[in-house]
Amino acid sequence: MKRAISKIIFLFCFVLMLAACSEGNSEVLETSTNKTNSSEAKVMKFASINTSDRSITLAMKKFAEQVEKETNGGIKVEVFPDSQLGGERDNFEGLQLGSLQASIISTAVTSTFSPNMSILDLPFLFKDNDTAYKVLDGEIGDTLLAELSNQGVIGMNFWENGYRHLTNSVKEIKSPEDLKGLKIRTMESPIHLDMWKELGAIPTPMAFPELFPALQQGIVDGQENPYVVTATNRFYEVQDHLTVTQHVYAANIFMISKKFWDTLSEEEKDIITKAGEEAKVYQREVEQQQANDLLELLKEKGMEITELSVEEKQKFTEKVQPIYEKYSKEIGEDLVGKLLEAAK
Ligand code: EAX
Repeated sequence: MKRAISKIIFLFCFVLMLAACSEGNSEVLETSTNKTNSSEAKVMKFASINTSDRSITLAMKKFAEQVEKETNGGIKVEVFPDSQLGGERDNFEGLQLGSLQASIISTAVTSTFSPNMSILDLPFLFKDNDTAYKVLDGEIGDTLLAELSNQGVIGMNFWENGYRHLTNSVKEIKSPEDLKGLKIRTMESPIHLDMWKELGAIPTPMAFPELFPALQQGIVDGQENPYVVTATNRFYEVQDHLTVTQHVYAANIFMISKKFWDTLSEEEKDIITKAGEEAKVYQREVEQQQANDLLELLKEKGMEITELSVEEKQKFTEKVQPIYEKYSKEIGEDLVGKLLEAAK
């Protein structure tokens, strides 16, 4: 009997103790939530597939510092380079969901969400960087960026990825005929796939983070990217030949999740817009320098660099003409005509 009573008392005390504990816990929880709410900085996760030493990441960091400073810490920008948050499609979908707040994504991958964007990847479109900037920073660029809001994304401006050049591990490429039977990784974008089919290669679309292992394991023979991408990702370790094809001028879009954008005050939007413009100018400048320096590095690393004569390049240009017809039809002759005029 005595034992039974003491057992009941013990149990009663134990229950009381548990209750006290859980109450204590919830208090702690409450205070910590209150604290976060009152001192809450808006967090802007900013992702890219680029390496941490590339112009793009340097400009992202510059943007981060400026925004944090000018909002007095009200917006905290966290930079994630090196595909840490996945490939470009993952990033775009993250922006749509609101799980990611900002990213730098190629026009090519963006065009699978917003098809008109694909016209910027028409082959041999821009004769030099300045012409590209004029179109991207002008009316056509603005129109294409504005269309992204239908996809839950705010298109801020265009940063530079640069002229794309072909590399491979098999042989020197001087003409479209040389491409026969060569497996080339392309971006996950219909226009790039179409282009490499027309040129006579076997295109294999793949997300960027999968590219190095695919080259290393011989799943593909080649890839195409600007000098800076080929160098900063050490593709020269698994690719011997580079042809200066300059087949596409590639732009990357600085974009922000609409879900995040809608939480910002007008003042915060202005700060972000201004910092984004300054980051773009800075990025293009640093990128030009890196492109020069890193072409030299590719040579030092032993890549064979093949320049094409005007006649040789002409053969590539002729091969891709059907792309112009196809995309004029699909996207609309008006817009494509306007683009061709502006790119002259
Ligand atoms: O936007 O995937 C690629 O080859 C691109 O050049 C890269 O994603 C940068």
